[in-house]
Amino acid sequence: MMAGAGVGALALGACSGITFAGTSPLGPVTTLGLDAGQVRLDLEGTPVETWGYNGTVPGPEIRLREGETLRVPLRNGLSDPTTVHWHGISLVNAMDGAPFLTQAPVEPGAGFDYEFVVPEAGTHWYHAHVGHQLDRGLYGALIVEPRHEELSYDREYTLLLDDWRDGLDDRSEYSAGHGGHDPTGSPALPADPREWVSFGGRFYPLTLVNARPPADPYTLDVRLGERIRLRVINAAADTGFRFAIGGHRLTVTHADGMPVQHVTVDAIRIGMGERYDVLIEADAPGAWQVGVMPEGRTGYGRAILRYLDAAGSTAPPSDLRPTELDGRLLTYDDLVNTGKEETPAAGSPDRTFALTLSGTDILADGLDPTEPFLVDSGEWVRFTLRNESMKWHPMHLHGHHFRVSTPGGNGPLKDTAAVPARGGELTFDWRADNPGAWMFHCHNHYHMEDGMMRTVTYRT
Ligand SMILES: [Cu+2]
Repeated sequence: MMAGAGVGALALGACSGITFAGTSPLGPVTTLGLDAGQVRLDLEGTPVETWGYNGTVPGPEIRLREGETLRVPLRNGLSDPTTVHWHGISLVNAMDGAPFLTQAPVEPGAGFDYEFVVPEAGTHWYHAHVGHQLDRGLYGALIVEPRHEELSYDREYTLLLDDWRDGLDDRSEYSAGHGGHDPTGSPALPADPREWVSFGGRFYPLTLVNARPPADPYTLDVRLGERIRLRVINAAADTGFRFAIGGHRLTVTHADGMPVQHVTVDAIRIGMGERYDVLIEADAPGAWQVGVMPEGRTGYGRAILRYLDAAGSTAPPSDLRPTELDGRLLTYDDLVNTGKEETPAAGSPDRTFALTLSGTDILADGLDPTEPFLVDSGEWVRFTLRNESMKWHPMHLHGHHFRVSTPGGNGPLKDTAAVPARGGELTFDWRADNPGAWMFHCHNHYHMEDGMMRTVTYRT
């Protein structure tokens, strides 16, 4: 079992007991204190020391309604400076938690009060943004409810997927910037090189779902006939996952918290920092494997989907891989935005940045490697990305949502999108409507720490 309260206790929509509501001139305020500090987890009988929030991994699930204000007094009980980033929230720049860009890191023993309006509904998350802190347990879900829920469902669960090594290998790797190699070798590569979702040579001994290892799985209880909403978040530092459920299909309703035309698939691939909301129909009583397969590396994680109507069912063995993992896989081209229009469907952007991902550099045509990407308020901006490196890179833009270009047009609004390796390309457009200085970086934390980061700066 993990230490303290988990996401499960919060999965039915109740907030943590330490959240309380108030009001301000801006409207309702939700306050939740976050204490970053040492946490002890029990992983398959192995106790490990890690860093987390409020004594739990994941940290407490934060829930509030769109348009409300979130107030988070952070206290740093770690031995290193830290900040908190609110991933997916188009918030005021000063609260973005970008170290040295929007704030000085919070020193050990000190605090910082985050307070901002949460403008849009969606499945988002929060995490530490200094060094390799996210590769420990410093993360949690941030769920923003819409004013009017358009989906109908009976229950929901939040699933945070993570690659885990903290306490299980030589921690000196965090500072050395290089890791041990996978002693079990690499899995077979797909025929199409652009499908090679490859990472560093690091070995992650465990894949966790809500901080639970395969031998002690997180369980999603359902009843026959119910419709279940899952909010799936990839909180890993270095691993993309493929996600599927035995005996069930996934109807994708949101990508990175933003609504899309519903599309039903067998499996989703989810890069670091990405989120998908899916609906499943509980129409097959039993106990089913929720499979979490690391892409391009060994290992396996799982949860259990358990029908309360079929209490006698035996849980599948921990290494069982649902055939759905090899079924119809969601791609960005399947996704059609049904939410707000950030940028026009036709015409030309005001400004384009042609970017090349090379090694762990983000090279921009016509700019020096350290120059910020300058934009003016109100502009329609386009990023074209070409990945000439051997690695897959989920790229994240802070403070904005961008529209991914797809052949069908009207692609999904996202804040994190993976560019395929070895010649893969991706184009996205966004509206410069949130002034400040914003990070644009790879969400592989090792790549980011190696400098795979640029800054978008508003000229005024
Ligand atoms: Cu990367």
